Amino acid sequence: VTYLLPLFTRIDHVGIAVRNLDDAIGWYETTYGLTVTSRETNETQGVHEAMLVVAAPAGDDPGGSYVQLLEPLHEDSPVGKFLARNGPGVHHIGYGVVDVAEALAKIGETGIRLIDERPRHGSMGASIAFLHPKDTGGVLTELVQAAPPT
Ligand code: MC0
Repeated sequence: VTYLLPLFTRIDHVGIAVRNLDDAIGWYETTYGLTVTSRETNETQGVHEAMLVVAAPAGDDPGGSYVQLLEPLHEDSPVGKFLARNGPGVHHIGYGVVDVAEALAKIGETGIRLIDERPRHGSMGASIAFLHPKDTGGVLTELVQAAPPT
């Protein structure tokens, strides 16, 4: 048996597919009182996204805990296809890791398919990589190494 733990340090974010980013931000602000800490367009991932703070970074872990709202840039993108099939809702879970390359290597050894063999650029300067939902019980799973504080 290969034990993966301890691999995850926290839930970094829950990614939620939305049709309209501004409307969704308004709903989260008004309903839950969350505030936006970053807004970005990620062309490679095909999204406009916003990060809303649930818990700020604490201690020596540079990462916090967020809700990530995702509006697709076009229909033929991961979030565009997901919305067409399922409508708005939870799209993925992002777990915090200390070292994304090391975590990918360990998970890869278990045979779980890696969507990203190497880390890519994510929100707020993070280094990220996705695992295939077909090998993780139907949950699109993201590994997130938060950017070091500047
Ligand atoms: C698709 N499937 C999912 C899913 N998306 N299952 C669970 N959760 C999801 N989010 C399932 C479909 O239902 C389908 O199942 C099968 O996977 C193939 O779906 P597809 O629509 O044909 O799509 P593919 O195969 O072209 O792509 C699926 C895949 C893709 C997960 C590989 O979406 C992907 O590469 N995702 C990773 C990148 C991403 O999601 N980027 C957007 C967030 P059946 O049973 O019908 O075969 S970017 C982000 O979040 C960044 C900015 C950040 O955090 O910083």
